[in-house]
Amino acid sequence: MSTLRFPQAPDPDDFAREKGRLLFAGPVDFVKGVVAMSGLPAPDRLEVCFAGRSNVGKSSLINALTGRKTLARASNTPGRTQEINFFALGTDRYLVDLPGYGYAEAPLAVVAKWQALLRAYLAGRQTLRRAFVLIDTRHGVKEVDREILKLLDRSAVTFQAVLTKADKVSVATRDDTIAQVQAALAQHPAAYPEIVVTSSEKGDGIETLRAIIATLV
Ligand SMILES: Nc1nc2c(ncn2[C@@H]2O[C@H](COP(=O)(O)OP(=O)(O)OP(=O)(O)O)[C@@H](O)[C@H]2O)c(=O)[nH]1
Ligand SMILES: [Mg+2]
Repeated sequence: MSTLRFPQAPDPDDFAREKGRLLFAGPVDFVKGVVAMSGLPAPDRLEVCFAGRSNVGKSSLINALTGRKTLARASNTPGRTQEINFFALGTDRYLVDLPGYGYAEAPLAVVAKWQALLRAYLAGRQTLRRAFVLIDTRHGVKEVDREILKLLDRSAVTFQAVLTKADKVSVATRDDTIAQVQAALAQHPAAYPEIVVTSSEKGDGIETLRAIIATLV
């Protein structure tokens, strides 16, 4: 049964929770915004990225994780994050905020440029340890998400599904979306076998995600 293969990530144990808390309570600094592969910082540390459709809540999630309201620029205007933004978390990790995909109203040339950069980054970054693929709990996995999941399969980057904006839906809708996401993930060999349900607004799943990032090696 596919529903058994992608359970929600368990609450972290005390060790992992504390490790996550300490890491994210420490320094977080914006490093740079990158618009071409040539601008990437040296691949000298472990890195995780946040990918997802425009407006899914990538920047908000980074702000919630780091407890800094305006570190990553969150916005009501879809397509706000137009660069690959690097944040240094302590001295041995990068958090990477990616431009959203599937934003139909941006000029075509701009969309093509973002997509090329996103693809090059996801496929070619040696130090990328995990890609968190964010899925809006209201909408589930969409066609554009499937394209990214296929790309990640081909790139051999482990990805983990993170549901966002859980505070915006009923428990019944949330459970329906979880089931839809589980079924979609079952078709992807690169999927990490646990999903995380989050709300940047209310804090759900944030400690769990901190612990996951802090305990990656
Ligand atoms: N209620 C609620 N709103 C959220 C949550 N996360 C994000 N939002 C809102 O959703 C909108 C988009 O959030 P962003 O974090 O800017 O989304 P993004 O994925 O970074 O968007 P792009 O950079 O345009 O791709 C903002 O208005 C946020 O306040 C959440 O957990 N709960
Ligand atoms: Mg953003």
